[in-house]
Amino acid sequence: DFVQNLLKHPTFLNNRYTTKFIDETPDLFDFKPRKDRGTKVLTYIADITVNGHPETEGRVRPAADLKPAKPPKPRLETPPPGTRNLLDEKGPQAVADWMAEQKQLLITDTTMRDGHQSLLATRMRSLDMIKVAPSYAANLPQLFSVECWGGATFDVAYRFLQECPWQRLRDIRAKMPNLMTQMLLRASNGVGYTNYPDNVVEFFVKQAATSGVDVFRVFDSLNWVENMRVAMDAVIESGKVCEGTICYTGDINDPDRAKYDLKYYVAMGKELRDAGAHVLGLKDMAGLLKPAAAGPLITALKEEVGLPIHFHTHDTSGAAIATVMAAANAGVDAVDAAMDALSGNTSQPTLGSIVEATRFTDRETGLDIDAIREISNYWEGVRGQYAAFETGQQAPASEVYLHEMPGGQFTNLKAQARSMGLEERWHEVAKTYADVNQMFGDIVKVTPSSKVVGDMALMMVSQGLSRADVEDPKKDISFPDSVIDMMKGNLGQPPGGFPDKIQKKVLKGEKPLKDRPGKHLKPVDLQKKREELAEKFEDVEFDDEDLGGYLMYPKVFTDYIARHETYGPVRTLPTRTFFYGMEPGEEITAEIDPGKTLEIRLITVGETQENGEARVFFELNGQPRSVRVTDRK
Ligand code: BTN
Ligand code: 3PY
Ligand code: ZN
Repeated sequence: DFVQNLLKHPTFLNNRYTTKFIDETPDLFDFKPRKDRGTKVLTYIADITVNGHPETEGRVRPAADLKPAKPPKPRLETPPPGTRNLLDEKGPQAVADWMAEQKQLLITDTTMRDGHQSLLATRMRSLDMIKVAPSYAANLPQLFSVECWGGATFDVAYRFLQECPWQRLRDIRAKMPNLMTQMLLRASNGVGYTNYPDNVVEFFVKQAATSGVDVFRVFDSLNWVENMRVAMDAVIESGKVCEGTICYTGDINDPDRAKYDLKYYVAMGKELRDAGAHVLGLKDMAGLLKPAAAGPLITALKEEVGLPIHFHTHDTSGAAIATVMAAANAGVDAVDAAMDALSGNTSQPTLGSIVEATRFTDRETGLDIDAIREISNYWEGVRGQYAAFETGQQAPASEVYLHEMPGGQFTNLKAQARSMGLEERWHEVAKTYADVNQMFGDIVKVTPSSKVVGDMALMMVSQGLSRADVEDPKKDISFPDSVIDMMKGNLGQPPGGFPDKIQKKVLKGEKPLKDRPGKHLKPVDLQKKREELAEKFEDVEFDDEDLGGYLMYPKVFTDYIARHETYGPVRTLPTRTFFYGMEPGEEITAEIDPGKTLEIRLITVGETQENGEARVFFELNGQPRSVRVTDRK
């Protein structure tokens, strides 16, 4: 239609065709636009091009000449058998037995989950992961697992990336059929920040197993095994690997932190074993396990618990490689690491360096260092596109032993502090975080308990309150909701309970819960939830994955669907386009279905009209298209 209009137009016939002409001649576009997926995606690009993306506004931009990263070539067409084949053929116990029997130090690559959660505020998009999955499958088949799901990635996908986390999982799984995928599950808190009814946790785990998770690392944010059983049972029931996990805090060698001593961890390890864990996870979410403590801890756990041990840490202090080596020497079975380009600082220790450090020893990993370098080079290019989400953390810092903040929380809390105008006072926030921990009775700090401590710390710094102020019985304090909720016992019980004084002050006389929150939560009527969702969006078909999203995050999920109705499959756009829109003359492609590719060229952005709308002119698969968007600038 456009071409017909154009060819007939006198200005065009007089050979005075410029982009200005298109701008000034809207009647060229007088034909009915179809609201197909192509148009929806164009609407998104137009909106971002005109208004910018709210998430990258005012932040560092990626280098202008940075090209999308190219993944290394898979060395074989069919990936060699890996751990996934063992799990499928012989089951989770066989995986655990194999871990314990063989000598090499097994490695989990965390780049696609904790790596970017800890360095880039969890903002990595699925496309950047899916593209490299075949290279992992073919070139690194000796990996124990690839952590690529759970933790904060689930809600960030819907909330900020406008994409479906389940589709990410299915796509990675399909392109990496020989490797076990791994997720981080917050036990009764699912992948959320609050305890869910037991049947919701069970439903979620079952769906995650069906959609492609092989190893479930299950932890509780207060280390309360009682609160982990529902999730662990659901994993075991689904035939997948249950990694029952201890969260490490304090310092077993510090006599002043006797609450978290060797005996405490060994006792917890035995409880997890008795609860049915196939593997014992040791999750050092803040990177507090020191080299001198790793040996005695791993040795005691191995001897007294008897399960294979999978160790996870963060390099916030810069000392993580020493701790990993001490753990390896003490016989740890598997460790987590991130690909070099997304390692170090608040992320995991450096994968390639661990491979080199164990080479020519009896713990050699069997991984190919050239393959690692190639994949890391890919991640280096990917990381460049996310410059807006870098924290500015330049160096490792021993300050972590003061604040004890989890690596996965660090970048998020810093962003929260920035949004409250407290970035300059970051070290004060860190110190206050430590004070809050002591005030709450020295608790394990990991999602969601870490968020509670962070909320309280930000509130205190912004209001100029000290710990003494907060504890002063004469001073009225308005506590954050998350603090009230935790003190009520809604996240469960920490070892030894919460300190009486602060709990009483927060609850103002209300009686706290002492047993498992899930015991008091009524099962959700899943069929009713399905119908509720169907009524909200009459033209959308929902499946059980969607229901899982809705159960975890009703508002985040429905907002995501509403945006999806407008913007369509924006997950298929290149990362730069997603965050920055397009330049006039630029051309991109987006594969919206296997084999169905949109070729999109931005021609020009029209001037904003009096009604506040700007018209953006494209070519879509060679056909001219224009869309109108509101200019909110
Ligand atoms: C999100 O908003 O969380 C996902 C990205 C979608 C951004 C679009 S751009 C147009 C509209 N305006 C906003 O501020 N956000 C959405
Ligand atoms: C999460 O739960 O997201 C974490 O990374 C905890 O360490
Ligand atoms: Zn972590």
